[in-house]
Amino acid sequence: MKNLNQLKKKITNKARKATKKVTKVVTNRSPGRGQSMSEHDKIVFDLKGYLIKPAVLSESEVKVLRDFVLRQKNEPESLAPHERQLPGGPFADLIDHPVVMDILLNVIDPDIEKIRLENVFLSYREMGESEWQPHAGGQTTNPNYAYNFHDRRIYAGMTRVVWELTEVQQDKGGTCFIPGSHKANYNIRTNPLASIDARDSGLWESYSCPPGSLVVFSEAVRHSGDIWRNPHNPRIAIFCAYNHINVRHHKPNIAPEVIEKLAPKHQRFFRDVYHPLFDR
Ligand SMILES: O=C(O)CCC(=O)C(=O)O
Repeated sequence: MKNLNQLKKKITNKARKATKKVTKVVTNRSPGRGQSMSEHDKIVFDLKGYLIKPAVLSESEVKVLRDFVLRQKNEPESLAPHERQLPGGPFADLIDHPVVMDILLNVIDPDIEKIRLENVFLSYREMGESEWQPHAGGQTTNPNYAYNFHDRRIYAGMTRVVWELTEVQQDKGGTCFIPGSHKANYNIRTNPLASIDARDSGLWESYSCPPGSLVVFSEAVRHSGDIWRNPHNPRIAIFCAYNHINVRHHKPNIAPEVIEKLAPKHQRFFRDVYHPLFDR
């Protein structure tokens, strides 16, 4: 009788575990998730290697974030240790912002469990600051810079998500791109040409956008920071590097106390580099 009860318990536990696993897979792949990246945006991202989403955040959301990152930059001691570094503080809620997730589920992997956030930093530039440093571009076997199109969808490696917290004016300092260069056949990454890379080659695209906008680009597209030339405001932007769970480009530098204080749904993005099946 005792053995029978033990056997029953074992079977019930196994069944519960199996249900949980199936539910998790179904939830991560359910049609509602990642479905709202429009056909337009998918085509533009694939064609150009980058996408601008204007005014995703409201003015008041931008103000809270801007004030906070400036405090992190200028008076870190006034903050608790877990808030002194990004993604600590109010930015944490943007880690899985629906607009960001809809894009990443369509360009990195359809399974949210397979998306990591490996690096977040503040870019602050006053007039005349920054350097013209084109990098990336061309097809590559390096999985970090992967850009694949397979089975009717994009599979990109490292994908930058930039939150612009001040206005960016066209050709006055936002990130610049050679659209389509993530698919270039000639290796402009390892064999760069000055006539292609020159800021005035006519091949570079810039953008304008209001505060609170998103710039999302594949690290595979040839791009560069630009000299800030907007006299009205500095560039205050938060750069995030999302990647596939199986690869990492950056050396980990986020303090453990920052990650420990995040909500579990955000901590998940900072797991080590391994396949999530080992967590089941
Ligand atoms: O500073 C910028 O606008 C570009 C940054 C950059 O080159 C990168 O994210 O790889």
